[in-house]
This record gives sequence, structure tokens and C-alpha cells, in this order.
Amino acid sequence: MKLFYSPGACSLAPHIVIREAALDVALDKITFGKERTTEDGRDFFSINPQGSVPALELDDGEVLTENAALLQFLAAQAPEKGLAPQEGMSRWRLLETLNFIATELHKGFSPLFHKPSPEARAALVERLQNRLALLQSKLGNKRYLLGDAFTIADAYAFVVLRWAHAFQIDLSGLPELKRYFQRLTARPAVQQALTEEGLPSP
Ligand SMILES: N[C@@H](CCC(=O)N[C@@H](CS)C(=O)NCC(=O)O)C(=O)O
Repeated sequence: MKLFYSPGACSLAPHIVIREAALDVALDKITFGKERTTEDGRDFFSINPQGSVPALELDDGEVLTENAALLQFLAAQAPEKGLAPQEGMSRWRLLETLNFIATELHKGFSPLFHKPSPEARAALVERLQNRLALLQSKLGNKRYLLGDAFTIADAYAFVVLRWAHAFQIDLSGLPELKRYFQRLTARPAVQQALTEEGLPSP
């Protein structure tokens, strides 16, 4: 299998899961520009017509996209690691949380990457602070979003919290979320993925 990624993009979440689960998956960095090329010399649009990362190429040539689906696929390759709970209400809470991160946080951050006007930025940040406060409510007094154990939802949450840090979004009113971010950052798999993508530890 091969994961197509871009450093620090949302593809960092499956990269972390690959390291958490010790999966045998190769990495291929996409060069973003007018044309998008893979390290192995292919036109990335021929792999994912949407041109976005993450994309996972399976050994039979099938390509899986959409982070929420791809994260679950990776977790299913190592069920013994418990990265995607399948029992009882936890299963549905996992899906709820993945969708919340994808649609309310990930896509809430996306416009910040395109240099919005100061007014547009202020409105985006206000909305994101509300959604980050909701993420803290979901976390409650648990160690990870679903409970005591790290799951794929935490890998995805790490990516958006790293963006919050990079865009200097004030989290001073969200101390539990800040501690949670530090807890995630300290995980060896997170550190390994950051290093492999050439990123500093936040
Ligand atoms: N719907 C996709 C969106 C993925 C996405 O937004 N990827 C971003 C990086 S975080 C990207 O590749 N953007 C470049 C582009 O779409 O042109 C998913 O959830 O996986």
C-alpha cells in the first residue's frame, strides 16, 4: 500500500495511524502546483482526480480517498490495536466524531490556507473557536476523544489542533483541549510522523 500525502496536510492523520498500527505502507509526497506529481513520477490527478490528499493506493491498484473512510480502512488492517472501536455506542460516537472533525473543523480551517481578508479571517476564527470549544466538550474529562484509548479520531483531531497552533488561534480559554493537544504531541507515533514529514514538533 502507498499513502499519498503533503507535509502537514490532513494526510498527516492517516500517516499517524500507519505508525500507531505499525502498518507496512509506503509514503509518497505530492508536489502541489499547477501540476501535481508523485514522487514515483506519476500525474497525481490520474490517481485521485480530485487532486487532494490523502489518497491510499492498495496493492491491487484500487485507490481509496476521503480521510474519514481511509482512516477506518487503515484501522481495520490492525483490529487488535483497537484504533476504531466497533462495539456498542462507541462505534457510533467514533463516526460522529470523525464527521464532526471533517466537516466542522477540517473544512472550517481550509479557507485560512488561502489568505482571507482580515474581516473574513476574524469571522472564520470566531466560528472555529466555537467548534474547538465543542471539541473540548466532547473530550470532557476523558484522556482521548472516545475514552482511555487513542483512536483514529484523535489522529485526525491532532491535525486540526496543529493547524490551530500554526494559525495562532487563541486556545487560552480551552485548557483541557491544550492539555489534550500536548498529550497527542507526546505520542511516539505522532513524533515519528512529524519527523518523517519534515515538520517541527509544535
Ligand atoms: N474530502 C477530502 C478533502 C481532503 C482535503 O481537503 N485535502 C487537502 C489537504 S488538507 C488538499 O489536498 N487540498 C488541495 C486541493 O484540494 O486542491 C477528505 O476529507 O479527505
